[in-house]
Amino acid sequence: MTVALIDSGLGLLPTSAWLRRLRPDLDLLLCLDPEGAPWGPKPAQWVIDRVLEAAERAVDLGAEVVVLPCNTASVTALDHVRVRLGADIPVVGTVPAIKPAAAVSRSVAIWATAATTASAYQANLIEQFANGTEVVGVACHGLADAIDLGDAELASRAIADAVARTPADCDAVVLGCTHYPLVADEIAARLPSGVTLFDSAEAVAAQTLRRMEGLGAGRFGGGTVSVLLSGRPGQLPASASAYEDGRELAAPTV
Ligand code: DGN
Repeated sequence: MTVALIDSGLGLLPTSAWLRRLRPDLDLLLCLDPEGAPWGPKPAQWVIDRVLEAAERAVDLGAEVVVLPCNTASVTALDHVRVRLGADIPVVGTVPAIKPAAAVSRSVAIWATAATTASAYQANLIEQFANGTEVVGVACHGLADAIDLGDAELASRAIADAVARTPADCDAVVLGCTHYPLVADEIAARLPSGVTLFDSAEAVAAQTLRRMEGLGAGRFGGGTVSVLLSGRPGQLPASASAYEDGRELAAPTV
């Protein structure tokens, strides 16, 4: 059974790592878009078309379950993908982990792309789950891109900028872009001690397995990892070479 994960770039790694840990026998198809990344600053219709194209290609290649381990894609395109693929293909989305963060914190900052920060979807989640907790959105300009490019200096500047715009009394930061757990150590080091980081990767992996219950039981067992890239091979970010020997998939990165 093949599960496709679709993201602009390396943000799919934390979720794919959790899927590997929970079900090592799953076949994973990692769909990255080095040609189109980053998605965060792109117009909504562009993101919808791009994600639909990747989802259809993944199904053509044999995917029976599609995961969007990307907040930008999920808040923009999830419903469109579900309609396009029909009821036979489960489609699992990602949302910022506002609910668990707000349940245990006094003041929460959601770090995400500009698209997710401005989305009605995020505003609704805050309204639904804030429950008296102060919750603010912090758009992190360029951070996902810096991670894809493996540009540590650019990432460091983007993190410093986000820290400066995070309220001082905040005791929780939700990593509302799936790229950010890949630099969680640096983010944690820049924030005051006592700030807890939350992300959705484990929950999305667990939800994917729940959606697969009853689907093709007995057809697990491959444990393969394939990568589908847009554009030309030369456009693959340098840091993505870690895919080649599966090192990034060996264990959850968060
Ligand atoms: N990983 C994506 C997210 O969770 O929003 C960001 C995509 C991008 O290209 N910026």
